[in-house]
Amino acid sequence: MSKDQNIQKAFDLAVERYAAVGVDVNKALADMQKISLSLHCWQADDVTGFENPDGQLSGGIQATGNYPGKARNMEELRADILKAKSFIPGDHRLNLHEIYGDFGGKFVDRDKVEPKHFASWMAWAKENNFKLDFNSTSFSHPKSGSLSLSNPDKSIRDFWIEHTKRCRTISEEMGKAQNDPCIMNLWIHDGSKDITVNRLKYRELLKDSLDQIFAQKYDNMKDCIESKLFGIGAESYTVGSHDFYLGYGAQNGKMVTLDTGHFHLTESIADKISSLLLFTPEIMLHVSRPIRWDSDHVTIMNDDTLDLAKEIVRSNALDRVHIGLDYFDASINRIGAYVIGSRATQKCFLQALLEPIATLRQYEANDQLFERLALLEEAKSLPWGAVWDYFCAKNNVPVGENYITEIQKYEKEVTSKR
Ligand code: RNT
Ligand code: ZN
Repeated sequence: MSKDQNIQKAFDLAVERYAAVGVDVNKALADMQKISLSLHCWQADDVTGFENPDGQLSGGIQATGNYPGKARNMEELRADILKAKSFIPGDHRLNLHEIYGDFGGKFVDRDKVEPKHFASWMAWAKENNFKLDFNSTSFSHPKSGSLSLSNPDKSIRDFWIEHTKRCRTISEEMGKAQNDPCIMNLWIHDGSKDITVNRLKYRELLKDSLDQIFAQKYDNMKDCIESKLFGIGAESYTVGSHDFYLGYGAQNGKMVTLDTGHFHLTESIADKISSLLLFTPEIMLHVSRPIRWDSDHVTIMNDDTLDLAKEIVRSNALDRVHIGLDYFDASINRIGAYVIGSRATQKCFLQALLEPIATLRQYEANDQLFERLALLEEAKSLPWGAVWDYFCAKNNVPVGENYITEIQKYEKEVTSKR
């Protein structure tokens, strides 16, 4: 029997097994096909970008490791992203940062950036079946300091307000070009290393900056605002905390970005979904894997990611939640890192879609709590892997571990020569 026949056979058995617990596998697969991840462009080059390829990453974030072969320019970055994409089933989006503009070898300061600097990205995205998302970039710049949009120095604050406004214009153009809203994330690093005695003041300034930035309404882009617990060198105070952005988002109808590395390590991000859905329009995710801190390890299929996916599916909110990835591991093959994290996230959503939710909810409604827990446990070993393999085969991407040799080949032929 050929490998393909085995995949089909295992799938057919899985369909039967799932039917026994009331799950329609084909419906789950149809829903799965519609899920797009927003791939973060910055995994390919350790958040370097093209504004200043020799510059230092600042803003309290860090890509650790020095695995050889990182993308050194736009051409390499695009090639690597396409390579990664070829191992990820389905249609996806690409999430760009402002510092990845096509600046044509010239220095374009952040308060001067224009849609034309992203024209080649828009054309490339169209050609390669990507929709674009976008991010303003407050870090890795001489004016970054420890405060940007919340800086009491008017000239610095105005500089960053101008930057962020321009990024929204760029996002609007991207949205128009792709006939689908571009989601623009706003994350700033603003904070302080030590005890801060005027916490309210910087938050007032940030609120005012956001009000100015968002005053212009657009139809082809959507804003999201990302909080954080702390950054390296800014451990005592983060201006844009979760409470801050949750309040701002609820009051102003803005999406809140939940980065899974930006909370206390024992806090459940999954449990935030159902609350946010009631008070904010949509949700943006930055799926990551914090190890002891916001370390941005490669996402894996762990309980945290599974719980998150399940909560979204249980809330029937796949159309209101945008799934971005956000990690940067410089210690392993970077294309491999993309693929592992993307496929892991997809595996979590597939399992969520295959949950025998109707029976589980029936048990819960009847107060049959032993039964609920028993089925939750048994569901863990239902043959979702056979469905995943089938999904990969159907989407013409390598099944199972087969992508490892493909990435080794690309490393041998391409990235190791850089
Ligand atoms: C930083 C935030 C932010 C960045 C990217 C590069 O802690 O998670 O989303 O990772 O903007
Ligand atoms: Zn993030």
